[in-house]
Amino acid sequence: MRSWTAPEVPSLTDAGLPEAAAPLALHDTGSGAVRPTLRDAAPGATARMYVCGITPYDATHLGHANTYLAFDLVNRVWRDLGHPVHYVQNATDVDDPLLERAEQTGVDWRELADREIELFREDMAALRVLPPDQYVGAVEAIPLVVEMIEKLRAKDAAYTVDQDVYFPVAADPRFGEVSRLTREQMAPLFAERGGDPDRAGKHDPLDALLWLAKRPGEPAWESPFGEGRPGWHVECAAISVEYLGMAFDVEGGGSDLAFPHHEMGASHAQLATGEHPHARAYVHAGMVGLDGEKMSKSRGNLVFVSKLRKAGVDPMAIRLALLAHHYRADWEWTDAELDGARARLDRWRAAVGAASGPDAAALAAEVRGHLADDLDAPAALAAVDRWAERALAGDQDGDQKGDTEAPVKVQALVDALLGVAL
Ligand code: 5CA
Ligand code: ZN
Repeated sequence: MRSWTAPEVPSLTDAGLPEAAAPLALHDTGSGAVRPTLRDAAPGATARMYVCGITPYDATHLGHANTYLAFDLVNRVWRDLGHPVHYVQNATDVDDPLLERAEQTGVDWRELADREIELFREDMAALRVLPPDQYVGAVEAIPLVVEMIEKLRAKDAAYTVDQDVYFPVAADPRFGEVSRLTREQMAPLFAERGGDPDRAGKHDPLDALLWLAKRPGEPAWESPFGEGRPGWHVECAAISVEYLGMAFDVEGGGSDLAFPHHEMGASHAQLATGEHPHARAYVHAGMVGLDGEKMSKSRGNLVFVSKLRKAGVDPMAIRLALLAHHYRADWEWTDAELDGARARLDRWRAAVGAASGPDAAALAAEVRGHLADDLDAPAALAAVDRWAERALAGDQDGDQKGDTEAPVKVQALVDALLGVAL
């Protein structure tokens, strides 16, 4: 599918700032530790990232935006370190919740998906999120899914219940490595997040659906194992392995994807290819809530990026409001978040318009250091705040001792690393 328009990213060395030095470390759910992200950290080595995309209905709420911004920072930090980034994202453009919404609202499921994906693209472009190199829909990936299921079948890592194809978790001795959950912890999450633990005929309640045989009135595609449509986890496993290969650097998403989605995807990919690991790090963003609950389509407690934009909110203020929270934190959206972000944006804009400011290279080192340390965006924002305060104070004092080139350099820094155009 078409991706979205890429924002310009200024080169910081061209802007007169020193090269970045601190390699990016991120929290990996699979090891429970903050670890360096790239096996090959030499500048010029390509970084590879897969981030789970939206299921295209009720897009783009602030929870979605928060998750994509977290991985946008990963992308920007790697690029700043001189790594080309190969970035792949999917869109789950056929799945139960999408079909259910289409049915409820009397809209064709394809139309619903197209419309919501287009809205998502516009929102991502407005937020200056760097686009993926490949943006792949589940429907267009069906041949890849079929190929992966065929590989699993050849390895006895698939069985059928009626006409539906399942993945036996018992086939994977490493099952559980991604989320590090006990079976007791897995059971309720599996049921809550699209699983079918009570389906009669399954070998294990946790076994995951690979292929759902055609149901009356639902879309279906031909396959060697009958007409049907893909399960959810195998979609991301197949797309990521096709475009990035195995052992890519980061698989990302919100924390609600650690189990079962990323756990099952890793099992599918590892069994199908015979290689390990699927991803070198599984990185998860926190959940944004509203009124005491996770913001989610099924609960309907959503604040949309597009609605805020229509109401005249500057997308850069939305971006700053989200970046004010650490990406792994769970937090609640309130209107006060936006007020604070608007005030900060105004201060930063005034400061980069000042005649001079404190040393930009020192600020760059500080911002890069905070981001390299598991994306500490709140600390990076606070460092820019302090610089802005001093630049503005210098202006008021008529102090011309500051560096007159600093404001332009800081503008480039904030643009390249935080994605905020001042
Ligand atoms: N299509 C699948 C992934 S393959 C999916 O989970 N789609 S989604 O539309 O439900 O979510 C898209 C991304 O936004 C996922 O990474 C999910 O973890 C994240 N997300 C959903 N709700 C929130 C929330 N309230 N806060 C933060 N991130 C969220
Ligand atoms: Zn996914």
